[in-house]
Amino acid sequence: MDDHDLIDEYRYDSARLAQWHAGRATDGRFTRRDLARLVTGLSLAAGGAALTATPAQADPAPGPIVKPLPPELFEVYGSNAEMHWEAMADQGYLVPVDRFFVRDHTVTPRIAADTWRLQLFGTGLRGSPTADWPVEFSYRDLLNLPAESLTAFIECAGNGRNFFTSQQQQTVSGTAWGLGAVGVAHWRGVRLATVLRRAGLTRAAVDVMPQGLDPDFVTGGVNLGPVRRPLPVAKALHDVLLAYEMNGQPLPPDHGFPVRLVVPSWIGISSIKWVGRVEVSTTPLFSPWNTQFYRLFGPDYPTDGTLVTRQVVKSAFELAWNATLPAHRHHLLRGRSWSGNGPVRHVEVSTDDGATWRPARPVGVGAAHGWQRWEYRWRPPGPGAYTLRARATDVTGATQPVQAPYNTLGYLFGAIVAHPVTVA
Ligand SMILES: Nc1nc2c(c(=O)[nH]1)N[C@H]1C(S)=C(S)[C@@H](COP(=O)(O)O)O[C@H]1N2
Ligand SMILES: [Mo]
Repeated sequence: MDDHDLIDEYRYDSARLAQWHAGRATDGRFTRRDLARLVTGLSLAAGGAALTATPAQADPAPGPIVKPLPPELFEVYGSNAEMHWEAMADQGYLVPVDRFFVRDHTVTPRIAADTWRLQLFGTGLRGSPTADWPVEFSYRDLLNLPAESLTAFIECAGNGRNFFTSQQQQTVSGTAWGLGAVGVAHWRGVRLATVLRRAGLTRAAVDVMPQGLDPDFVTGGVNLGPVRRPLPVAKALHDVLLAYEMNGQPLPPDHGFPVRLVVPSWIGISSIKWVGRVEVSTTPLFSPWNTQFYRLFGPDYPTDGTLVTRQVVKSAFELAWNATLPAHRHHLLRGRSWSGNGPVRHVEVSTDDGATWRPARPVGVGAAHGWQRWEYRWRPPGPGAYTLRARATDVTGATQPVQAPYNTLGYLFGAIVAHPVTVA
């Protein structure tokens, strides 16, 4: 396997899992014994989702999320808030911050930029700096480094999870997201590559593990430590951004202020918010977020599961669930489709329970790591109940199936969603 192969999360995982089994590595906190203990609490811990998460420190704020969560924009599940898709109906390409979904394992921490430091340490850096004596960058240091921008979606691996139950009658655990745990934003910051090189990255480094400064994640009686998840150096150098701006403004507290990772096309958990420390190692790194959560478990998967790879193809209408549309007139149905494999090539819509499909019209051009907007003119034949369906196909030819492959934690629901509307 050469380095480039590790950009692909699936191959990365296969290689690392073999090493994990061979007992070649731990992350120093989390051992196979912890893993065994965890299994009992697993259905709750599912996907790091709804979770009876106990913050390691008292929660001072009225809620875990800082920004307002008006019910017309969000559905709130504890420390997670899903965007209502009708909130995108009058919007442009990007999701404004006031309606961008939030997924916090515990709470949004309030961090002061002037005392914050990005600390890098580990055997993969020249001189092997330790966690106690790391290489440091201040917020100012980062702002003074060459900046780059990227338009990309961030999507929770469990987005659409609720449809496993409502459409496929399957039991899964985790936050019962509809389709609103996704958003496209314009991110600006420093390439992780730039910071790693300045910190003294060596050729022997293989993995990079960013950690959040939010409270430790405690579940099933086990403190799993700070939210963190490793990336191979190849991906870290390829296209990962340490972002300090979102849609032209400093990163808001809920989305990672002062600095978060943006890892294009990889699942949301890779894009660690409130980054404090980054370990750079010459040996593989592990965390519960790649050994236990964000894996596909179930009858069709190996006992140890399969790491959740890139996001699958999905589509959503910019309509309320059970929206009412006036009868006897034309409607311009609008929506968006996206894929972790790259750009969406075409989208079809069915208004007759999937019997016939006609192409939607693309609106504008999608960004490489963003979504494709589309519209579809529809004159309902008469008053009544209808289900709208959209089916997208991406640049690799991957399309949305009728049934999503079952997995116990409910990740990667990529099947066609039947969206109910009433024409009256
Ligand atoms: N430090 C930290 N980073 C994190 C998380 C977290 O709880 N703590 N949640 C992750 C998950 S599961 C997702 S889906 C995305 C959500 O990003 P957003 O809240 O900005 O939409 O952040 C990821 N980064
Ligand atoms: Mo997520």
